[in-house]
Amino acid sequence: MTDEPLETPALPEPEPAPVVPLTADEPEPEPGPEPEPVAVPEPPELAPEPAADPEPVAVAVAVHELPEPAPEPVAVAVPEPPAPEPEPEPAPEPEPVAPRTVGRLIADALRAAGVDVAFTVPGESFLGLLEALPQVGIRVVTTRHEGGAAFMAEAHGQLTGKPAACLATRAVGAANMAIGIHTARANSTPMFALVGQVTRPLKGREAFQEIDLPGSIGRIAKWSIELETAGRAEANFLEATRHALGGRPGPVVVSLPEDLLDELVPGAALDAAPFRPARIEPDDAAVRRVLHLLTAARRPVILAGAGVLRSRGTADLVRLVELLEVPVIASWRRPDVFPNDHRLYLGMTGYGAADTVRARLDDADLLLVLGARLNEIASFGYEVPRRGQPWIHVDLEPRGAGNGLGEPTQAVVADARTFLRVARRRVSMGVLAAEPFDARRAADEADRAAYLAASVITDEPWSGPGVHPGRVIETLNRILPPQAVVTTDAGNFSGWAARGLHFRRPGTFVGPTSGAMGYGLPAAIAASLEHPGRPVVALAGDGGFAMTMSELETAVRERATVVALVFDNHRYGTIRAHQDRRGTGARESTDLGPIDFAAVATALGAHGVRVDDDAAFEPALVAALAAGTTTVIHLPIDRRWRSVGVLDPA
Ligand SMILES: Cc1ncc(C[n+]2csc(CCOP(=O)(O)OP(=O)(O)O)c2C)c(N)n1
Ligand SMILES: [Mg+2]
Repeated sequence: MTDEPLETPALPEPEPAPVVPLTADEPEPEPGPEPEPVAVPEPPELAPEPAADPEPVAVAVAVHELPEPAPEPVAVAVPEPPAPEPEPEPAPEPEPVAPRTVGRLIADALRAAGVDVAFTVPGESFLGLLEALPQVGIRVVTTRHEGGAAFMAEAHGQLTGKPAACLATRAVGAANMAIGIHTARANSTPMFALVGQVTRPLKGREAFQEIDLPGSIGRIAKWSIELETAGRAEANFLEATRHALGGRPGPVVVSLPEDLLDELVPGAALDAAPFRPARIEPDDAAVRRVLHLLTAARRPVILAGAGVLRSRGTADLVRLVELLEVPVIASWRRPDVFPNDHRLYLGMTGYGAADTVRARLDDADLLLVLGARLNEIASFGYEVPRRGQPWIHVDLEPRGAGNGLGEPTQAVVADARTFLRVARRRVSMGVLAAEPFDARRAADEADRAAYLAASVITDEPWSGPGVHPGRVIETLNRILPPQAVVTTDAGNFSGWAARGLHFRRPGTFVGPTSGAMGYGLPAAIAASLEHPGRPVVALAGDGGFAMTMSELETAVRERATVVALVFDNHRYGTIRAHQDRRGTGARESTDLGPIDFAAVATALGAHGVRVDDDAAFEPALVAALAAGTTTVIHLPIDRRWRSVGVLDPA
């Protein structure tokens, strides 16, 4: 996916932002059709607020509430010396603390960090941890490949905002997990990747499956460590937790020498209070300046990303933009960040984006990037913000002028939802002039109409061969309830959903901004395990699906109910499209043979069905959703589809 071309339209000249003060002296605005700020009820369709602190005001600034590292171990295993005879009434001894193994200590620490599920291919190198996980109430899901395990852990974290763990053995398991670790890094998803390591006495001797884990696989992660002693294990693991959950979240790799896991750690159990990083509250003056710029601008737009989803800030974003009359564009693979049926929603950036998306971003005289990283794909090749465009970055770790981006007009370090709440409170204190908002509202309506027209994906009459991918997406829009979760793999097929699939609630889409093939099915399994009552649909191409389809057995065993749609063109279509664009005539390596995906599904214990034409898709989908089991719907598609709505003339 990352090698998809990026079109580069000419950039309009930047306009200076007009300055209109946001003060209490302004005249009362005309009562608009939108509801009053404070009285707006919580949109019922939005996901529940996270368990984390509900009110932003009382939150400490950038301080992680971590317990102090444990003191050095006390030798509890040593028998007490006999009490001296003459002492009449010795003071009662405190209850002896049962010594824990390091494996158990880590299980306790994972639990305290909010982990309730772990995904693994087991190895002999970490049995001391594996057996402790169920003892602390962590569900263990065994997968068919460590890549599947890591993708599942990542998807769980992306969906819930809470970390999951994936566990693998030494060099071989870690290598297989690498794709999921990278995906968690790209997605800013908190995750624990725990890897069993050779025993300490064998270290450095080129032992069986030995590699320098922190120095290799650990470097893909946000942070990494190898535990060395029982006495430091607790402090080291808390440090890992701090890195996984604090600041911009991400994956941590913790290397666990096999013999260490069975060693006893004296001392009291960890404080059972769950670890939660404090929400980072923005500086009030900075919020006021952002609001000032937003209200003063003529054509402002907000680009919202995963930071809003992770902080459960969608409801606050909806309210703020309704008050300020500012439209929202979703960052690539975050289409659920804002209700797509809202009049202020103007689409998603990245592959498959309607033309109006980039045009509207370019046309903005102020861009507020909220909880989004502005990665290469999301930013159309680092061309949004365009050169000279005034922009604001509100993020846990705002970007500076690196990566070829221009310096932001304003950078605000903040948790997205906390920022939104402070901003909303500020706005409800101020009074906004009416005229600019009326003008903006008219422009927003026109922009919305243009976006809707540009995101139609079912234009062509179609009688085959195969199903029309746009009609499939349109059927999903019609049939899926708002709480359904959709996951995606990487490939050209995904452009159809990017252009035309609608999301109404946050927490209903999971996708890899790493562009990793093989992600869709494992992510859907994790989503289904987390939300057993909800429909979960995985979208994949034949290439990506085949990479991890053995996890269908995992789905069946764990009673996940996933409906996997496999768009089959017998090729690595994305790469073939790149070859065609190069024009050299070379077509190396992009043709694939047929796979009977329905038969594969059946062989792995799931249901399988093949759908060859549009009319048969809806009944097959409805039956699959009702089946209460995992179903693969094999969808042959015309190989001539080059991208959304574009058929190769050849
Ligand atoms: C793990 C991985 N390997 C390779 C790639 C490069 N790549 C991007 S899309 C693609 C082809 C995807 O084929 P398929 O899943 O059949 O979807 P299609 O493009 O045909 O719709 C490849 C090989 C990648 N993104 N991820
Ligand atoms: Mg394909």
